[in-house]
Amino acid sequence: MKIMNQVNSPQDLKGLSREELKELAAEIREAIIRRVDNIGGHLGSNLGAVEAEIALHYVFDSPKDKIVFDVSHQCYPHKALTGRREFLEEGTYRKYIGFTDHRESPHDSFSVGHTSTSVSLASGLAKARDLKGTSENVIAFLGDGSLSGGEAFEGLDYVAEMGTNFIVVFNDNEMSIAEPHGGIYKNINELRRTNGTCELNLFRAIGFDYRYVEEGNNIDALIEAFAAVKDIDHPVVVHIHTEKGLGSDWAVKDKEPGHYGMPKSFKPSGNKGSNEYTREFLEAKAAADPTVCVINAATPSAFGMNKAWRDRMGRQFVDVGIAEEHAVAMISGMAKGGAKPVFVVNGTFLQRTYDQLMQDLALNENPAVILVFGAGIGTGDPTHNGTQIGSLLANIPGIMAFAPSNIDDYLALLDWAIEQTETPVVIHVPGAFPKNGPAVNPAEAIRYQVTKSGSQVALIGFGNAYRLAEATAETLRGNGIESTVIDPVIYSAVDTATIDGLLSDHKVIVTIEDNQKDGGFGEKIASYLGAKDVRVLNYGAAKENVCNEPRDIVMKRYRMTPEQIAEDVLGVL
Ligand SMILES: Cc1ncc(C[n+]2csc(CCOP(=O)(O)OP(=O)(O)O)c2C)c(N)n1
Repeated sequence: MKIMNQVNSPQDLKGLSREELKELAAEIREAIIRRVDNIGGHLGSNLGAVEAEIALHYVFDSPKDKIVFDVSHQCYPHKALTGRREFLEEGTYRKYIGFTDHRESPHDSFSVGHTSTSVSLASGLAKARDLKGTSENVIAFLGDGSLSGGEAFEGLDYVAEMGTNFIVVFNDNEMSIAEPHGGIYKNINELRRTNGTCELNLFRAIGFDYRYVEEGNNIDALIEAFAAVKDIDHPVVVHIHTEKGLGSDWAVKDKEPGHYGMPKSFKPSGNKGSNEYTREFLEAKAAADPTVCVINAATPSAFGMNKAWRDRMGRQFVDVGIAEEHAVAMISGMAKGGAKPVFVVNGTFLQRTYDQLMQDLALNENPAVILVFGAGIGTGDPTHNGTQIGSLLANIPGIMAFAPSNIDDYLALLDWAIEQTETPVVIHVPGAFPKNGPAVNPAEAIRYQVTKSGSQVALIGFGNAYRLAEATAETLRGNGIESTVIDPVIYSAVDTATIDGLLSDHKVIVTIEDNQKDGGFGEKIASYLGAKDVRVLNYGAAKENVCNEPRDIVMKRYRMTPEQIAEDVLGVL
């Protein structure tokens, strides 16, 4: 029987020999590769951390001792060792999510998926321990890439002053998703080069004790290092040098794409997508104007901005590390200084910059541009859904926020946004749908587009939900109603002229948005129409955290199918 199948909790590791632990590592590694081949997932990060997670669970006593994973995308071995090996078994892969989840297991203290949070979260556990007078170990498992996030530094800074048990396992695989960026990596490289002995030591400078393990994929070396710091009475960093992707030839060789492996069955559609349109546009724009500059926070490959593209962009592309807050403040400064910055970011990661958006950018009225990918109703991992970002962005005074429904309007708006000098602009990047109505006129930014004129019912579809508005119009046509269909394009403002124009011959105004309903676009329209003689129906996501549900079920729950919306409309007419 496989050793993996005999491990039902970390306690079962304690009786295994070193040879058995190594065999277990090989089994887990194989299972990770199989899982990723079957359904996709974080490949390189997990393969590199197998031995470290086995050694941690061998030495420490989870869940009494607390292990807090940063991002927690590297938690696959941890799941397999803490009673959830179905996560790595065909047929039950989807029983658990790909990140730690506080609802799933007492071994997962937190639900996380964003970077650089482990030290702060764990410091709270350590402080609670100290207040209660208990004696468990608290361990933060932090990757070298995630060290570039400001929250990691804030946490380290605080912990150094705590002066009690705190162990940072610094998992240095020399990679973020792409190569890591920032001045700190010069010292990290030097620490590696000198086997941890160089005098200049970032961690010691902050106030941590420090140990270095060159062979971070050697279980014996890791067990020795972790055992030496177990029950330590002050903060320590155990710097382990690991190989990202170990066990998969291609993930070792191509570390950046190896970060996240697609399932073997995955076939790219071959159609040109929004990423490609965006890249081509920005590259041409940068070639024509040396002040155009693309900023990204450590996720370039998410947008297909691969090494070759980045090299072609030269100094007109900046990867700031996992530092979204810094990026927003920086683009404000760049715009103020006369450059034309475009920050390309996933909506879920933009969330942490709310204060920089409000204060550093919007209050200062600097004409920087933010392209938000992945905004809209998400039904996947709750840490990565972009469902609320529209509500967050729509309500900051001074930011113009757009959600074009098609690629032509998107590129026209992007061009206008880069060239204008008045205001910060946010644009949700749409799917690569072609244009099927009149061209947007960016000069009239607060003007909804009436794409089809009708009467009785007006359907306003925001962003990617515009297509749902069109489909609902089709369904209503089957019931003898010719609806008006509107693509608002802008979602941070109400085009009162267009809305007022509907009142004479429309009884129902329907808003459909690819966003949470609460705080969203539809509520603005409903609020404006409160005193008017018209019915308003708002559709959007509920205020909830969805966790890996089939999209069609979620959309039905929100009554966001053409049939359901048409049924509701007919009900109130
Ligand atoms: C706030 C935030 N920004 C960006 C990301 C996307 N992201 C996921 S993992 C990762 C790199 C983490 O690098 P590292 O900590 O070195 O872990 P590794 O995968 O190399 O083990 C990034 C940028 C994220 N999860 N959260």
